[in-house]
Amino acid sequence: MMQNMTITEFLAQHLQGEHSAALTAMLSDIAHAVKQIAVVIDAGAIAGNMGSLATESVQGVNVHGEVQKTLDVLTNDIFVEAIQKSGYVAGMVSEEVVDPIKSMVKNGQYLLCFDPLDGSSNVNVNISVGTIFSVLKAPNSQPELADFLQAGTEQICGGYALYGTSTMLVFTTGDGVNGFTLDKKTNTFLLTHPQMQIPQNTTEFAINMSNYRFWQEPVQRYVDECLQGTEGERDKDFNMRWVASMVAEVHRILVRGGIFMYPSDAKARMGKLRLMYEANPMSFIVEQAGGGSSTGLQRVLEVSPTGIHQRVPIMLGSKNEIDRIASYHQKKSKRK
Ligand code: AHM
Ligand code: MG
Repeated sequence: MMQNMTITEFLAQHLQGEHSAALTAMLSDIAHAVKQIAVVIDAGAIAGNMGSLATESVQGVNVHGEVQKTLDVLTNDIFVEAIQKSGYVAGMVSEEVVDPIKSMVKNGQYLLCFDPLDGSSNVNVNISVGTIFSVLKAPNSQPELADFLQAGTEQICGGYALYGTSTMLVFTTGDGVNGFTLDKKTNTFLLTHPQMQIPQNTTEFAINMSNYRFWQEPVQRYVDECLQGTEGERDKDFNMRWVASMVAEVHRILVRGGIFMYPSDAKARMGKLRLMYEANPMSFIVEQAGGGSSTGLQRVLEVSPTGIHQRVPIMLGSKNEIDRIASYHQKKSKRK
């Protein structure tokens, strides 16, 4: 029965084509890293490695008096070590490291871009965080920075781990989206969310409303109409959520629909989120689940990257709402 299939069984049965052996091995390594990260996140303040580089010093002292790294650094190190195990990864880009990370692997054929701990400002307040990853083909086994600059359409796998009320691993290899829950009794990921689909319509949106005055007119118009509810253009009431943890928001959208926006605004022209290891893998997943993902003016997956840490405006989720907000942007750009 599909529901109880382990991730190992799933990979053996479902992955086909030229990348299947490599993807099976890399996803097994990633699953292993996620289990280790879940353990350090679970340990929380007891281990003394809470906090993030943005708010804390790089090192702290745990309750046992041992010097500890912050969780951003610790999770980055766990990921980097784990994903080189099976010998396929030629190079890596991490949100935590300025330059591409060289791999110890000889003749690696793939590139990995990842954010080891997304939403890390939530760690100290015990709210869900995640890991996001994207797999690309390596043009050569000793990749240079330019080799990473591939559009999201070139991804062969995109995924995330959510460290929430349960730990989940969700990914796509271009054949739908499947979600696995970590069974802590057996330390095994089990298929609990096969072929996830995002409803086309929704009445739930997610955006950081405190930025309202900085948004461009199409985003203000869309949100204004949602807020007007039955008294406005849309003639229905909307609900709003903002976790400030992209992985948690995308997961909610995959489960019950909705849209998530981190648009361009007057403070941050390119938005906040990073193209290579946040926007691209999430857009791949959302499109594979029947949703849409747009900068407002183009499909996120078609943005040509110019830098490994570049930011991009993003709106993703239920298809009909994303089409609507994109149409508001297009009307404005035609008026210009
Ligand atoms: P991070 O990579 O530094 O954790 O930042 C990304 C996070 C996303 O998970 C989330 O959607 C967003 O930042 C929240 O931003 P804000 O605090 O501006 O609402
Ligand atoms: Mg991040």
